[in-house]
Amino acid sequence: MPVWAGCVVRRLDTVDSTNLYARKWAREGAPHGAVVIADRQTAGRGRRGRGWLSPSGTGLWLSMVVRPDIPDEAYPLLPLAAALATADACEAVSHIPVRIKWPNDLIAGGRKIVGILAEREGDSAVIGIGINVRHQLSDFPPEFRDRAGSLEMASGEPISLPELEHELLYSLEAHLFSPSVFPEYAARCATVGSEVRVSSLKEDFTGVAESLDDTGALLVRDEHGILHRVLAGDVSVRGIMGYL
Ligand code: BT5
Repeated sequence: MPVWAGCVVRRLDTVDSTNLYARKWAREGAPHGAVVIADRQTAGRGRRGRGWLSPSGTGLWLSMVVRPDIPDEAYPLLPLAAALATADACEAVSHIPVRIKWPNDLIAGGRKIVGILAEREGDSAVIGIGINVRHQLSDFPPEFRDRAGSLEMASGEPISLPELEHELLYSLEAHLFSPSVFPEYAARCATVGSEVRVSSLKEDFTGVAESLDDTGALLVRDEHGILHRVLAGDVSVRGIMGYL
């Protein structure tokens, strides 16, 4: 068993958001590695105020409290490490290739199957991971059907939720603070080396994602040869989920 990842696990039938629950728990002193898992979220949260659909019996909706004894500038690496850990766990149970779309969407069969939301809470961080496992296409609202998927849709095989949870905890413990996160992440990241479109509050352009810098930012060269350091915003990748 992992030592700290999942040292305490709280299982809930229904919660608004496992991230909100874990943030409150962190304020109350949850230990490093404490995990909350819900069968269903009524207000699952995505990035920048977006939502995350989390119906009962279809996925793994989990948040972990980490109390990283690391400098502020290392914090942006946590979600990248979580993406790598989750990709490994998904591959271990499904035996299909799972790739990362920078910074932390996981793609299988050309569809987004995982979303990750890392948030700060005082001196802790909460890492929220949503893995679509059992959904079929008709389980998604029509507006998601061209891009959302699940592990079972991509693999065509039944996936065991307890096995996935077990693999995920192991993998989070192995990767979250590992010094080899960068090369492993870059090797799995479908964005690096691809043509991308960047849409952020500041700018909107296309270019080639050349690499990551050591803070995890994406370095994109536009068609005029100018290198942009992309920290946030939406980056779509040509050939993945249709480029857009
Ligand atoms: C994310 O946001 O991808 C981060 C999602 C994190 C969810 C986990 S579940 C456990 C923990 N507790 C929480 O409350 N949150 C975390 P973003 O990149 O903003 O993607 C959100 C967008 O993806 C939405 O606006 C929809 O378009 C789409 N979407 C919503 N639910 C989806 C789903 N189940 N599968 C695929 N796409 C979805």
